[in-house]
Amino acid sequence: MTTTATGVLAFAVGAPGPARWVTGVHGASGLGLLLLVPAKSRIARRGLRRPGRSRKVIGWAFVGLVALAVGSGLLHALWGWAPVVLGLLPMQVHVGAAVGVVVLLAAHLRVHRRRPLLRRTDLDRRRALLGTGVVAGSALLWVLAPGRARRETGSHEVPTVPVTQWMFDPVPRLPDRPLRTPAGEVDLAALPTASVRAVLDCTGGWYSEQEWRGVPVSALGLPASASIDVVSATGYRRRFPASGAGSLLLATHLAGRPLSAGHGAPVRLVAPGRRGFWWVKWVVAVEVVDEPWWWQPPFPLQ
Ligand SMILES: Nc1nc2c(c(=O)[nH]1)N[C@H]1C(S)=C(S)[C@@H](COP(=O)(O)O)O[C@H]1N2
Ligand SMILES: [Mo]
Repeated sequence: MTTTATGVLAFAVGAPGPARWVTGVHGASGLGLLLLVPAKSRIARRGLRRPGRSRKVIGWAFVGLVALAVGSGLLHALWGWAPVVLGLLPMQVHVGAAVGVVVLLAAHLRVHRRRPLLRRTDLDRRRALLGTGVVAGSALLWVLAPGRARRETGSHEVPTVPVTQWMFDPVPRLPDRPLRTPAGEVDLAALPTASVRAVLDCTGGWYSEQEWRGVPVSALGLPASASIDVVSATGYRRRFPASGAGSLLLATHLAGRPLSAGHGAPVRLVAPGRRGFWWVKWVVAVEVVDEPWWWQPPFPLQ
């Protein structure tokens, strides 16, 4: 449970301080799953002896997926983010397997509903001691096997920014054209530019600090609102609190050169301090909305 929750959180946080805690607990609790193997396998063996073919298949699928999730997590920490198996990143395998685990768990809980989630015996002394032991052991494993040097978010540094999509977006080839805003069509080339050094930190497990140049969102002259939507030609979009718009940059250049199509030409968002999926590429419109920024799917759906 802790592993799943911190895993989801790890995707959401970009700020180094909280990220250190989230990834720390995530890594330690993931390693802690290994400590639970002896106890759990005893229970599982008992379960597998009971009749039912589908129950066995589901049981083994569950074990396989947990092993895959822990294994790919370790691979990411110890080896790196780069593709290794069948064109998939360790982090993609990690997330895919984890989603599978959660689905099977949900199914399992539905079938075994008669058992309350927390039983009296779960709270007795022996279990409390065991629990403490597992937590301490997990923390120890985490300290002993911290993996390769990485950013607080768990990402590995890369020298050049790889072209990366969240899920299914194609790479469109867009002409230079004015940006649609509530203040009318805006020609970015006519506005003053600014440069920032910012870290693009993808949840796929890599990061890179680069120099980005473009037009600050604050230069667009947007009407006051609660939130700002940044919209891509592909339909991909993210909503930001207007109060934080001061740090957002509509970038046209990366490391002194015009953006390539893959990196979001002609305009892409730079959102310092936020994870990569906020850095909307191929921006065609900026909209103002009255809904709060959190009124959106927590992660993009495409
Ligand atoms: N329109 C659009 N923008 C997007 C994405 C996407 O799939 N579609 N992927 C995001 C993710 S997950 C990351 S990490 C960065 C990657 O930017 P890059 O390709 O320049 O490295 O773009 C973000 N912007
Ligand atoms: Mo990403």
